[in-house]
Amino acid sequence: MNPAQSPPPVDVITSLDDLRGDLARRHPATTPTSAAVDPATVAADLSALEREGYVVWENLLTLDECEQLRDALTPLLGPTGRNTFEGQRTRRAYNLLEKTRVCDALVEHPRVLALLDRLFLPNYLLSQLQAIDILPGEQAQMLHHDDGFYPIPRPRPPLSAATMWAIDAFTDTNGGTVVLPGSHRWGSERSPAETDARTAVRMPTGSCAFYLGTLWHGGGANRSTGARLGVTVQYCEPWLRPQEAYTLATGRDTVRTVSENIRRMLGYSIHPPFMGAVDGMHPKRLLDRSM
Ligand SMILES: O=C(O)CCC(=O)C(=O)O
Repeated sequence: MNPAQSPPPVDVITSLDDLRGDLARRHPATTPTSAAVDPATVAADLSALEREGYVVWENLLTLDECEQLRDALTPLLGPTGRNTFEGQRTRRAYNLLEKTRVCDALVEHPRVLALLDRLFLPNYLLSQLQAIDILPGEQAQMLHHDDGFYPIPRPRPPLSAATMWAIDAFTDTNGGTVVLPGSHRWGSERSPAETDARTAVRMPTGSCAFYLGTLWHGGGANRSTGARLGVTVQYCEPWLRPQEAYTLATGRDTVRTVSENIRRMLGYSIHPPFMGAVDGMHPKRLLDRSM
């Protein structure tokens, strides 16, 4: 610097709010996609969520799309489960974005993002993406709520939300997800009793159930003769640790290939002022490097 020049001005920071625009300024949160969905539709979905804790959308995918998903996912399914929670007659496939592109459209379906944009802070994260194939003879899964591993007392707003996409039709005999309507409002002291009403989500092939992380639910028993294939996508607030460590599990080539929405959900985003930074910089700078 020429000694005659004055040094660049220094930002004076007196609160974390002063830092909000700093690292996030160069690569701001993705523009909310709610605009793609009729606001009346989003409002109806939100009021169903408020009332029941879940909402079901029928036939969002075509039968052809479901067949493409089945063909791509079936070879990725692992052996049956390691414990009764994951299911001893259930096959799962994890970390799907690294293995196939067929789930991208599910992860960033406009109907889903329209709700996430309203439930969570900008730059919410992907927390889990799994295929779950419940085989005949499987027992009902232990009831749980998906944000239960975050040690923050209830009742409270959800810290995560999930979708369950029906690649096979879900019925009350083939393992259709069992939900306890209204249980998203329960306090920490309450867990499901025999007398609490439960409903097996019935939905045709290509449908999607969206439920809050506070809703008690579990995979149903499969008393039918066929398997029940579903794809579940979970999302969480941008200040929480996702279940699957996508910044470790996803290669840079995959990150460069996916859409901007998915890239930020994988962790290539900042929760202002610094959460997610790499070397003091926005994590998207990593993508400019050759490795
Ligand atoms: O497969 C299902 O219907 C639900 C699975 C589930 O809730 C889980 O594994 O956490």
